Formats: sequence, C-alpha cells, structure tokens
Amino acid sequence: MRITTRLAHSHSSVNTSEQKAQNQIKTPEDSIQYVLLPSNARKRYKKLLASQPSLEEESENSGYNKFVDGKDKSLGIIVSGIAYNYLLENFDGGEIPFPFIKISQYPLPKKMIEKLCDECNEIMVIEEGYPLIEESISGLLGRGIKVRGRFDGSIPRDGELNPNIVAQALGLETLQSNPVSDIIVGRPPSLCDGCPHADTFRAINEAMAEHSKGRNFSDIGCYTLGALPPYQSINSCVDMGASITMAKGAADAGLLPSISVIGDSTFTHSGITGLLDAVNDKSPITIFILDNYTTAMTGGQFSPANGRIEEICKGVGVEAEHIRIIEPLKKNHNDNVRIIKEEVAYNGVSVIIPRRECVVTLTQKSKEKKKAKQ
Ligand SMILES: Cc1ncc(C[n+]2csc(CCOP(=O)(O)OP(=O)(O)O)c2C)c(N)n1
Repeated sequence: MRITTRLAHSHSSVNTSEQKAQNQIKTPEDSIQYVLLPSNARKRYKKLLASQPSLEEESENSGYNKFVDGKDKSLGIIVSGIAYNYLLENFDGGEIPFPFIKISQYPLPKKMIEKLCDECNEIMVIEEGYPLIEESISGLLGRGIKVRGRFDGSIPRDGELNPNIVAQALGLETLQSNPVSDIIVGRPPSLCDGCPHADTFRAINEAMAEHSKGRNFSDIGCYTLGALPPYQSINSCVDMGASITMAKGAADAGLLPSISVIGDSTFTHSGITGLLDAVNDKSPITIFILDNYTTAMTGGQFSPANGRIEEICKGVGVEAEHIRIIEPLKKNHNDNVRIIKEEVAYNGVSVIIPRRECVVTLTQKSKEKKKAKQ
C-alpha cells in the first residue's frame, strides 16, 4: 500500500463483501525461510528474482491496473492513487480525451506502458509524493519519448496534488479560483488548555534559561508540540525512542547539560533500552518521562508504563534518589524549577517524572461518571 498524506487523512465507510474464512495457521515448509543468515539470504534473493516475471504478469493482467483509450494521442497519462480522482474531477466524471493508464498494482505493467508510449507523442505522470513511477519508467522504457511530471516542472516537485494542479499540468481551466488554502487562515496545532505538558515545558524552559538553546532532545507524542510557540522548548523529534539516545550521544560528545523529554507510552515502546545504555555509561543526562497516564496523541489508549515507571527506572539501574516525581501545576512551578535545576546539575543519569493526568481523558472520565449517575 502506497500511503500518501491525503489517504492517511481520509476516512469513509466501506462496503465489505462476505468475509472469507480465516486462513489455517501453518508453519513454513522451509524451516529456515525466515532465518536471515547470509547463506540463506543469497538463496532467498535468487527466489525473489525468479518470482518477478510472474508478479509482472499478474500486474499486467490485474483488474486494478487499467488502460483506457482516448482520442487525443498528443498526450498519454499515467496516473495512480488519489491523483486519478483529481483527473476525473477535471472532466466532471465524463470521458477523458487522452489515453491513460491507472496504476494500482505493482510492479509497473511494462507492456501496458509500452503500448501507451507507442500510441502517444508524450507521457505525463501524475502521482502523489515522490515521483516514483516517473523515475522508474525512464529506466523501463529506454527510449526518447518525453516524460512530463514532477521532474520537468509540469507538476510542482514538492507538495500535495489537488484538482487545480492537475488541471494546470494538462493546460485545462482550473476548477476552483480560490483553493481552500488561500481562504482559510492556518491554525497550527497546539497543546490543549490545561495540558500537563504545558506546565512541564514552562518549568523546563525556566530551569534551562541559563544555558544556550538546542539541548532538549525529544520524541513523538502530544509533547512534540513543545517545539512550537509559545514553548519552543524541544529541539528534536526523529523517531519513536530517539530522545534518550540522542541526549546521551550529545552528552557523551560534550554538550553539557543535555536533556531528554519522552512520553510514558513512548518510554515503554522504545525508550527503556536507551535508558539502560545511559545508565551503563553513566552519561550525565536528565530524562523527563512525561506521565499523563495515557497514550494521548493516538486517542487515549492504555499506556503500558502505567503505575510502574519508577520501578522500571530502578530496575534498569537509575539511582533511586535521582528519580524525582513532580506535579506539573502552576502552583508548583517554583518547586519544579528548583528540582529540575538540581537534577540537571547532577553528573549522572537522572529521571524526572512530571505526573498529572491528561486533561482530555480526565474530562472524558468525568463526563462518563456524570452519565452513569443520571
Ligand atoms: C513507530 C511508531 N509507532 C507508533 C506511532 C504513533 N504514535 C505517535 S505518538 C505515540 C505515543 C504517544 O504517547 P506518549 O508517548 O505517552 O505521549 P502523549 O501523546 O501521551 O503525550 C504513538 C504510538 C509512531 N509515531 N511511531
């Protein structure tokens, strides 16, 4: 599945067909099929290569890939994903004058593409994201036909597509004179009113004010919004679990102090190994594990860290006196700043756990309680 931004942000009802019975569980006939030893990998790669012709054949005859003829052979279009809908919109659901191929199954159907090239003067590729099809067909064709798309500037090299961009690329009149983005003022996301992370960032910022910026390595969760105004507190979010290891790397390289901010759920997902590494090397870092009792960003699921963050940290080897709990609330601000300063000054691994429930789950719970009483 080639996931693009619009696809990832869309939702709709789907009609399901009758469900097939669940496959029987069976173990692989080749018992070392999944053992990635070099000797095995070489064999498996040969198999993979040998399976290509049948995959190509399947793609060529797949109901998901289709060649649709058109009268105007000055241009042949190759279109995939949501770009197909944008193309249709420009012709109001009516006939498209150019021959086109809609691609929904890979590998690319080479014969279909060759037929299009034989019939048309030039080719236009319309696809979301990186111009993958456009790039591969030049190698696939090995001939001089002009291919237009994101590489030659017919379509912008970056950014999402929309029906207007497709219209402009095809030299058609645009559908909307004012794209929505021209009318609506952008509203960057922000932390909720009353979010515990906000109080934590205010305390961290004050405690770290005497040091230059760029020392706060963070992670992915609601708290990543701490990168934006008004907090501008964190300086990195690379992948889930990277915060602790990056702070460790920075501290080991001499950036002192270096701190790290990670959510309770992300900590159990992939932060614990980094913490163990920091403890083993006695790296001088301060790690904030933001405990809001939930996995807030993805909708408030159970957090596997619930009720045992301190025990995990102790188990990994963090010294008990350097595991500090703070309650991120305005009334505690000065105490919290003091505690953070103390731990940042400590020459070893310290963990600070700002603990207060997420306001969204708290509100949900109190609504449910009220309902139950009625
Ligand atoms: C590898 C990976 N898996 C899943 C996700 C989806 N995801 C985004 S944030 C997040 C967890 C956030 O929970 P937490 O760390 O507790 O922070 P909070 O949002 O509660 O502040 C997850 C699972 C992801 N970004 N990357």
